[in-house]
Amino acid sequence: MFAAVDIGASGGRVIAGQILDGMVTTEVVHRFDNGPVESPAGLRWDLTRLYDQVIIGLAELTRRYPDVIRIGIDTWAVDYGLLDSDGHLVEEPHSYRDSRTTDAVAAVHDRIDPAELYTITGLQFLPFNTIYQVVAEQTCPVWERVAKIVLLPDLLAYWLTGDLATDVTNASTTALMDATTRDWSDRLLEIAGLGRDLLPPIEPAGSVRGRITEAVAERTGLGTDVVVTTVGSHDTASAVAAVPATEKGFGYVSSGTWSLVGIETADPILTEASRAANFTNEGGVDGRIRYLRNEGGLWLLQESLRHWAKTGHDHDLGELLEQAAALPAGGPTIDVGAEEFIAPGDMPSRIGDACRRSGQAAPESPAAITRCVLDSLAAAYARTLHEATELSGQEVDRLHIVGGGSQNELLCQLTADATGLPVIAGPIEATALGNLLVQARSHGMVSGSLEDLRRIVAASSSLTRYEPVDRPRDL
Ligand code: LFR
Repeated sequence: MFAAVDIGASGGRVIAGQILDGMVTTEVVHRFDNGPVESPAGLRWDLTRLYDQVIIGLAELTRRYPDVIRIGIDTWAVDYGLLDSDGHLVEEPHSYRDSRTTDAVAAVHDRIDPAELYTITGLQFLPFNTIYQVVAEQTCPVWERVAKIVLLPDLLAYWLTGDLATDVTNASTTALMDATTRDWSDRLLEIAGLGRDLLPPIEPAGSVRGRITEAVAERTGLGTDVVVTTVGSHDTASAVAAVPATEKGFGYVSSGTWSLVGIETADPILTEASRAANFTNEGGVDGRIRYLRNEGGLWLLQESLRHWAKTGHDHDLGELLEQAAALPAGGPTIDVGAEEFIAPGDMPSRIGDACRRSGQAAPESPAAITRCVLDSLAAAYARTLHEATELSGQEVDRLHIVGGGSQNELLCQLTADATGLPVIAGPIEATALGNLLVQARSHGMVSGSLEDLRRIVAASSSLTRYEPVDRPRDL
């Protein structure tokens, strides 16, 4: 039995996974909420609580299945914890939704032209990329005590095992890694004012990170021989590894809090056209490149629901989606990837403002706002996929949607209509499946290439196909 710890920005899960007769089966044994926590010291993650939830989940998993042999951990990217020289967490980690990096972005771009930065990292500009966050951090008094900068999945693995390392997929989101050599870039470390010793070594997915400690074994009931395996610890990398594509020529959307829309390539595309289009070259499992753009995601809807609930108007998502589906096509759309939607707060007003600014009527009712978000996501998926094919020269004849968004029927249908391509939806738990299969392969229980792993996912999942009904929009 394998354990996948999969924590996203809005919730975490501990999942049991098993490989039997060439199929992978999963069971969620523990779920917990997550979200940025507002504090006088900015938006933070309560990582100590998340770790406790991981322990509770692992204990429950061991109670149900005493034969756990490995654990893999993935979370969202970019964010990190700071350890002092005794290995203690200096403070709860900042959330990437904290808007503290404005000055740091300017400072980094003073030291290196963004065009040159792109030729090294291949990374989409996002104001929260780790490089900007660590430069912002250096103006804080705690910086003096910092001995290690540890990405979040590695911090959880460190608490479980005492071993410190990181993996290519998540390191590639920091803007401190060289996309070509797949190692920390000395030039960028210097620009960010970091010594190499501050960052753990980078290892490929599938490596053995270390054995769990005696203390963890005692708290969870796990055997002391259980090891943490390095997986695609960036959640999107694990999700892309589990896209159930059995043939070449596919695009994908990993759809959840964010939408990661793109294709897989063998090599990074570091051209100026690619930078201008703000495409990213994130490291994938097995040396693949996740050539994609980070577009806004269901966060816009989640945050709208939170705002309505806070102001005394609880809405049921299922009902809203039904009402939204009944609205006519051709309503207002917004740029879901715009920076103005990153921070928490009153999302419906921001959506309305964006519509008015672009000369469109603002959606008034919650159903109309829901429809506006979904139409906008579908349009962003179509636009981004189209640009990915143009910039890479790769053709795409179908689009896979994986993750939580794949169960949103309206979003899937609108995406098929907007792209003019068949959409294959599922699995919802792609991230956990990618995490589990990399562990299983490392353990020798399955073998082969990423394509072989994807075939296992395809054979094990029930997928839904959506055909385009309306004519595709002009791109
Ligand atoms: C998705 C994700 C995206 C990353 C964003 C912030 O969960 O990992 O890939 O851009 O969160 O880390």
